[in-house]
Amino acid sequence: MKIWLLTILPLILIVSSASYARTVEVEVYGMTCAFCVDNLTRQFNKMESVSKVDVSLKLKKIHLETDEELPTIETINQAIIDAGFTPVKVTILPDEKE
Ligand SMILES: [Cu+2]
Repeated sequence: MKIWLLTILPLILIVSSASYARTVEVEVYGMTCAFCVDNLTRQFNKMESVSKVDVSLKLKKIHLETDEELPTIETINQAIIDAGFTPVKVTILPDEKE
């Protein structure tokens, strides 16, 4: 009985975290080089609710993968301002996993 629980529990955790994951797209003004990308990546890596950061210099966009707890738009905007850039638009993308 206990062994059965130990096997099923991690599976439940994986499924539930996947269904709550969200992607947030942020348009940023002022990115010009690889240092800007690095700066912004580090800024968002500090956030506990962000599991993955993908900064595109070409598109001037940041993709954030978040846990069930979504960072607020204010928090995202502030992080960009703190890194020295201007937030343009924050979009919460619909779940593409289904
Ligand atoms: Cu730069």
